Amino acid sequence: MLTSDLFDDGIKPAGGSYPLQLKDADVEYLPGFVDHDLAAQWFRALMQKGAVAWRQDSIMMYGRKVRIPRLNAWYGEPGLDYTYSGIPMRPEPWSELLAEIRGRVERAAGHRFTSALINLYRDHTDSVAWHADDEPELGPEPVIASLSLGASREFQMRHRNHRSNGLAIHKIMLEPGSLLVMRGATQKNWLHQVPKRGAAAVTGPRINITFRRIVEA
Ligand SMILES: O=C(O)CCC(=O)C(=O)O
Ligand SMILES: [Mn+2]
Repeated sequence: MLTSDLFDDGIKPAGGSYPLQLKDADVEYLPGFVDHDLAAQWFRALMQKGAVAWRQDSIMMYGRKVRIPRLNAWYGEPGLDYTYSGIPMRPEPWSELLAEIRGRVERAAGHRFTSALINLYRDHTDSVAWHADDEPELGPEPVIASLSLGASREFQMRHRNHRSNGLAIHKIMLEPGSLLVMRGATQKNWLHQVPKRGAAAVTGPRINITFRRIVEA
């Protein structure tokens, strides 16, 4: 039996599902994973004071401590610690809403997740730089399901060898209520980022939740 059969409840996202045509990658975009009303409801609930355990971490860059340009929070099963960009994270326990969202994401992706990294891009100057979700805790071919809420932001992907093989940077606007599912060799072969933008290009704050599965070592 396919893993997806375990979750198949016959409900398909209304907006359909589109594979991105990327060499050496497996990426699927579900623009209407949830409708705009539910996406707005989740966004408002998560933006309430105290709803998410936001923190602003610092990383070392060229020998100096620099604050990362976004807030984040790590949720997951107790005991599943995780290191992100060299930042050790101890998971917060799932809130009722995050547990509900996780269940829906699992059914759409056909995959179980233990953990979620939540990012808050407060405005157009917040961003995440080129990286892959390839921490050893995630195993060799991780499935990453990325839910977007709030303002749309441009998500970019580039092949690790894009200069030598002439592949263009792939750009996609991640809309509120959309789910982007990356699988297989995607993290091994591609990097992704959410770049800073001009004020006019971003309508407000955005929350992104990437669901991940930590595999026991
Ligand atoms: O905000 C996004 O769409 C991507 C976030 C991301 O890449 C990450 O948290 O690892
Ligand atoms: Mn990432």
